[in-house]
Amino acid sequence: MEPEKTEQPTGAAPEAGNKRVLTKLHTALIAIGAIVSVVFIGIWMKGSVKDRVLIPAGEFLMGAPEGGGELNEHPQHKVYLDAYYMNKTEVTNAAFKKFIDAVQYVTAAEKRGRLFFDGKQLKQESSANWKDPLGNGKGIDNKLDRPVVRVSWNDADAYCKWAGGRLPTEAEWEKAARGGTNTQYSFGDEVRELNKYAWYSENSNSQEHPVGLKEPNLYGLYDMHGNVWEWVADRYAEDYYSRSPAKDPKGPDSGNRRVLRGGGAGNVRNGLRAAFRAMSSQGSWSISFGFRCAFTAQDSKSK
Ligand SMILES: [Ca+2]
Repeated sequence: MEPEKTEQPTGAAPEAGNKRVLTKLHTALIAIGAIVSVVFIGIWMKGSVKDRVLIPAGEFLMGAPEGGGELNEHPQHKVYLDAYYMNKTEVTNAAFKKFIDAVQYVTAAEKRGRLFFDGKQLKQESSANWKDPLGNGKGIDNKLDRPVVRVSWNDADAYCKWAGGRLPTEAEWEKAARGGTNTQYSFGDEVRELNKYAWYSENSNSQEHPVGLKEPNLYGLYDMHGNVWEWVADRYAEDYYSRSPAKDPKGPDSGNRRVLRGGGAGNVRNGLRAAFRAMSSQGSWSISFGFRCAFTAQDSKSK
């Protein structure tokens, strides 16, 4: 039996050779493409995480110690949290504008507007809202580096989801605000130090200031005390700490009120404590309500 011929017919060899060259070229291009993609994604990731810091997994003491703080800050209890990322600063007007422009989102304050009677009929006009916080028509052109205000919990929640994250839980917020400490403020208990770390009633003229001007805490987070109140994910219950789980608590299951943390530019020092808890209905907004976002550690992507 003759061995099977393996030679290619004359004339076909160059074509096969060309195919081999093309295949090699193709493979090389795919490899180059992959390398370029990896480098690009690396640069993109590096750039995209500049706005946040990693809060390591572990336990912290949540709430106020016996004899201190307000009723709703008791009992003080240990909480374990997985690692997560936290925005270094409150979300600014500039950042919020990108979101609005990208998805044409309309905030609660813009939707509701103000009803008034002009002498003949009932009319509606826009009240103060995020893009005109004082309601005087002056806008935010000279306030792009200040925290966005007059946003509801729903508005803040929508922004964080768009940015690839979420609002921090109340426990995540407090752990981040404590910066590894158990004192009233991230820098200790000495109230005179507040001026170095926070915009509040004593130094702000009751106005929010550009983010990141004061000293950061030990995690590298700015304005956790003061400047604007920050919405967190949890619903509010005064007695929640007496029944909250020890690992990754997420707040009560029902209710319309959401927690606000950290105190604002108009608040006195008590409201700025790391353990202090405030609340408002989730559809409400105010000149002193803002927020920052958290990101789950394993998928920390952002726009
Ligand atoms: Ca704040």
